[in-house]
Amino acid sequence: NKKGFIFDLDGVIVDTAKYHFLAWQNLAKSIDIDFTHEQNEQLKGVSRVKSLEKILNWGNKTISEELFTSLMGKKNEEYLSFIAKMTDEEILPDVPRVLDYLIEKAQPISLGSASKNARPILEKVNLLSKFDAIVDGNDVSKAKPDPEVFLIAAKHLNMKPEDCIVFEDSVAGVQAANTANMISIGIGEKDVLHEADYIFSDFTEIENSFIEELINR
Ligand code: G16
Ligand code: MG
Repeated sequence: NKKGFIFDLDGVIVDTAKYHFLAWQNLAKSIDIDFTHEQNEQLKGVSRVKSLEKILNWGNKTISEELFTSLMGKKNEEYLSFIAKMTDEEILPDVPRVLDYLIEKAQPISLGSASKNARPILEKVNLLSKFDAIVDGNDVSKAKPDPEVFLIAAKHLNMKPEDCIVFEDSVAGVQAANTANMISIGIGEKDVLHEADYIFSDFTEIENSFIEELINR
């Protein structure tokens, strides 16, 4: 028995949201916009361009295309400087245990992330070699909740969408998995991710016996 296991990156494998937050906050400050934690929540799973559009919207600002491009570059530069200092200690609890169990059971594994920095992040935390496929922000034209990223991942794994299982921390990502006809597993809060087929607060709650059930479904 084989299923395709697809993992979101930020909020599922590592918590890079805190670095996105710092970088967006500094950027917002530089153009006199206040940026809150609550707003940052709404940027989870959202692409870089869409995120800056939202921030400008919240701050009631319109800027030139040139400034938009240069601000995006600055944000990413600062974000990358945080990423450069990451270590495998930043992997979220029990993620390696679940990945290793899937590898032991010969299950195909893919990343399905909106981030254009997915590869360097996985490399920094020493997890790149665990994945059979990496599908990220460089491979897609339509952002979550569009199912594109997960459908491409299924294709790379040679699996039918209905035989794939997606781990996601964002509402948009859960919706993308559902639209793709995949099993969605929400990682986070029950009231936020209620559209998911299963919800866990983190991987410590996901036992190997549950993974085994998913494989044999
Ligand atoms: C991540 C984050 C988003 C971020 C996006 C793009 O997606 O959740 O907040 O805006 O990637 O990141 P980058 O600026 O590195 O291209 P995911 O899908 O891994 O949760
Ligand atoms: Mg995420």
